Amino acid sequence: MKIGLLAMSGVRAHDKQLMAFGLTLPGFVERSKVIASLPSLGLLYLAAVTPPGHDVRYFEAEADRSEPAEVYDCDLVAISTFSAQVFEAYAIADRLRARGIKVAIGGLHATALPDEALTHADYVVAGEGEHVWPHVIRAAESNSPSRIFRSTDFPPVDVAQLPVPRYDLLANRTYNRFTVQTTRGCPWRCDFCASTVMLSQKYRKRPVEHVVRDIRAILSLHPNAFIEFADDNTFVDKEWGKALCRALIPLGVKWFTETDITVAEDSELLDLMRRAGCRQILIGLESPGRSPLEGIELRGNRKAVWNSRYVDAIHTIQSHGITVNGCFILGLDGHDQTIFSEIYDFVMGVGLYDVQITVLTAFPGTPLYNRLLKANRIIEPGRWDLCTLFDVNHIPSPLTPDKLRAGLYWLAERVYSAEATQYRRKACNAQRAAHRRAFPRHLAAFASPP
Ligand code: B12
Repeated sequence: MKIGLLAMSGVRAHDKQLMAFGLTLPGFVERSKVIASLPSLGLLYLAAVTPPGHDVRYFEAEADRSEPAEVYDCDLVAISTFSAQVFEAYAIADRLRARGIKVAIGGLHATALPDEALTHADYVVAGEGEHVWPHVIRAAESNSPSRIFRSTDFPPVDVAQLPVPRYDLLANRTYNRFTVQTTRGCPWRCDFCASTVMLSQKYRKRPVEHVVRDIRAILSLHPNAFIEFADDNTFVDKEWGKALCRALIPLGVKWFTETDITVAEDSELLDLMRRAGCRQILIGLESPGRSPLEGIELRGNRKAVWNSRYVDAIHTIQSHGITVNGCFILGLDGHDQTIFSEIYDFVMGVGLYDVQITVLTAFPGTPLYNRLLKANRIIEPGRWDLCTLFDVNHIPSPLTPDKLRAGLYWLAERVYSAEATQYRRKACNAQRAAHRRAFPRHLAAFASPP
């Protein structure tokens, strides 16, 4: 069969006013340009587990979100869904099916709402795709009736057995970064986190040598590739993290990842991360004050507990030569009108190199969504296209949606302005310089064996 894998990359947001000025500010545009063109790792994994004998091609939706003409040559098209683009995905699926092409839909949104997805697809996969995908292909080949495949009905995916994603299918397409997964899941389970719908298994770490193998596969195709780890929380296990970094040092790659603030407590790990090529870590700080953090993790209360150490922790990380992209969520329960200036003062005071401000977003399938729906606090249930992290889709408390929006504009305009960005970055560089003076490189080398 001719199998098409259709990715729908890019960044989404609807709020016109925010688009007009907020999202055009330098600090934001920089990051969105970087991320806008990441390839779909999920689809590259499906390609890698496709049984031999099929012609597999990777496509990206066009800039106007339509499907490229070549997908109409396929017999089966796999589409990966995030909530924000799911209506675009469904529209493409409907057009393909109208032309007699079989469509399989999977990914986070389809995992949360498989019955909804089945109204637009022949086959829907809920959960991790690696073990299910060959069965979907067989179903399409034999023209089997439409159905939902649940990964929980198949043996669990063993991350120590994952193949190399088919990066070769990306051919000469230009990507700024390539994604590699080193871990799957996160043990802490924040109630708003949309990745939780995929977590039928525990937090899993891949064998370090497999991560190295995958990065080498990318480097053989793109020698200067920048790597983005598509993890939820890479350094939960510090000793495994050190082993990973030691194995990465000889590769000489530069990389970015998402992890939690606790890396700050292990200066050997931070040294190794820097030497292994870590340029930036993205950390969900969520709120500068403690009380809105209480209870947001369904397991543990680490963000609340660490809150009083945020400033020191950020300084420690940045002084090791790793910049921090600190993420804040506006509209958490308990955030009032003071939150906007509080975040502004915090990010400027601490000298965060990069900042990500989003609004609390209730993604389908999350404990947060269920809680807010029950309380009648979802503004337009079913408007999945508003799940962009920038559009307000819930009624905050005690703020109102309008006040939340106005505060977001106010803060975005200030935090992402050229002057503020320059000021924060200068402060971050000063932290690094001060650390270097206090702890020269040759002494640092003694302190952290390779
Ligand atoms: C890399 C990344 C991106 C990349 C995506 C590149 C791409 N083309 O896929 C970029 C930077 C473009 C991006 C953008 C956005 N992202 Co993003 N992103 C991630 C991140 C960090 C990793 C995703 C990843 O690679 N996972 C690893 C792969 C292996 O897993 P996977 O994709 O889930 O695939 C597996 C299964 O889902 C399944 N599967 C997937 N697709 C299919 C299809 C079929 C047919 C089958 C059978 C199986 C299958 O099999 C795969 C292997 O097991 C996640 C966090 C996370 N852990 O998921 C957030 C995340 C997915 N992003 C999120 C959001 C909100 C966004 C944006 C809306 C932000 C914005 N305002 O623009 C946009 C929208 C993207 C879009 N175009 O729709 C949310 C999505 C929540 C949701 N329910 O939709 C997440 C979960 C972050 C979060 N915790 O909130 N993102």
